[in-house]
Amino acid sequence: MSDTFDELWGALAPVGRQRTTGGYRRFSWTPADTQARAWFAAAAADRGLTVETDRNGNMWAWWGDPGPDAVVTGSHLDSVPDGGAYDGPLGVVSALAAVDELRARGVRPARPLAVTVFVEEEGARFGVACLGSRLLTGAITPERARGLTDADGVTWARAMAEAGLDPERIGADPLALERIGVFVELHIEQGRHLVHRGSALGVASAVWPHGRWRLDFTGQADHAGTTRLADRNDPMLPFAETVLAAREAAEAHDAVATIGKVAVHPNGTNAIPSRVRAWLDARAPDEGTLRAVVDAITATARRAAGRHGVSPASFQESFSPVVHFRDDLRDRVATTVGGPAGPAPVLPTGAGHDAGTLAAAVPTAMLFVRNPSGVSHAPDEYAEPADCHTGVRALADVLADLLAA
Ligand code: HGY
Ligand code: MN
Ligand code: MN
Ligand code: MN
Repeated sequence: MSDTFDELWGALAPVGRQRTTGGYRRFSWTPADTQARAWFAAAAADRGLTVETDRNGNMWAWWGDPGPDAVVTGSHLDSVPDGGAYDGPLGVVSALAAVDELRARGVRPARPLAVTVFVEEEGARFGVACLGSRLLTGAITPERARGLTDADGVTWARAMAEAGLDPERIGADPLALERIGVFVELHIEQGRHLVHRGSALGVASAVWPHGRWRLDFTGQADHAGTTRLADRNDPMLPFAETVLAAREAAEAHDAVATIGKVAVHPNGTNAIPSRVRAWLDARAPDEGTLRAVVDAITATARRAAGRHGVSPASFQESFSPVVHFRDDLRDRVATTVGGPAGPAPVLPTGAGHDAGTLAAAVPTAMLFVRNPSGVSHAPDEYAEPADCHTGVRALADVLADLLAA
C-alpha cells in the first residue's frame, strides 16, 4: 500500500488545533480555514491534480479533465468549536491517499476523478450546516446564504469576500453538479455501531432527518439584588424548563434533542437577563417523529414563558429531510469493502453530511471507519491508525470499482 496517509495526516494535524484542549477550531474563512485550504491545494498539486474553487467556495482537485460522469470523493475540513481531528479531515486525507493507492496499483481511470472539500459543513460559524453543498445543489438560496451572520455580525458575504471570493456569484451550480457521476464520502463513524459489530468499516443506509431551531425568550432586565421574585420576568426560567423538556421529548420519542448553544443578554452576574437565545438541535428516525419532538419542546417553551411573563419565539434555522442512500450503490459499496464474511455492515446515521445533501441530486454513498469510543464533535474523537489505513484501501477499492464502470 502506498502509505501516504500518515504523511498527509501529519501535515494537516497541527492546522487549527487548540493548545489548551487539543481540539480543533477551524471555522470557515478564518486563518485556520485558509491554512487548511492551502494544505489541500498544495497536497493536490503535489499529485498533479488540477485544483479549482467553485463559485460557492468548495474546492475540487481533478485527476483528468473535469468532465461529466466523474467519480467524486471528499468531505470537509471545517470543524465544530473544540472539535475532533477526524470529522471531515479523515475523508479528505483518505481521498488523497486513495489516489496515491490507485496510482500505486497502476489504475488508469476510465472516468475523471475529483477530490472535494466542501465549505462550512458544520455550520459552526454561520449557523447552517452543509452550506457549501446546499448552495451547490440549490438547497439554500444565495440571498439567504449571503445574509447569514456569525457571532460578531459578520456576514457570509463579507467573510467570503475577505477570503478573496465573490459572494455575488454564489448559488446553485448545475454545471458542477452535472460533472458528478457518483459521490462517495468516507467519514469517521460518529457512534459505536461498528465497534459493536466488530467491523472496521461500514456503509451508510440513511441519514436521519434533523434540524436546528432558534428559541428566543424575551423578558425584563432588572437588578438581581433589588427585584422581588414576584416582580420578575426572568427568561432564564422558561429556558431552563425548555432544556429539560427537550430531554423528556427526546426520551419519549426515541429521538435526540440537544441544546448546546445559548446566548444570554446582557450576561451579567448581577443582572436579570433581558433575553435568553438558545439553539435546539433535534433529530429522529423519521420526519413525523421529529416534528412531534420539536412541537412538544416549543409548546413547553410557550407555556413556561407565559407563566413567567416572558415572550417566546422560535425560528427554524435549517432542516435536512431524511436521506435514504440508493440501495444498488449502497449494496455495491458494502460488497466491495466487505470481506470473506460477506458485505460490510450497513447502518443509518444521526449525523448530517455533505453526502446527505448531494444524495438528493446525484448517486451517493458513504463509507464509515470505526470509532472506538464513538465520541465525535469533541477533542477525544479518534480512529485507530490501522482502521484509517483499512479505510484508505477500502476507499481505493470502491473508487477503482466505480472508475472502471
Ligand atoms: O451536525 C452534524 O450532524 C454534522 O456533523 N455536521
Ligand atoms: Mn460534524
Ligand atoms: Mn463531518
Ligand atoms: Mn460531511
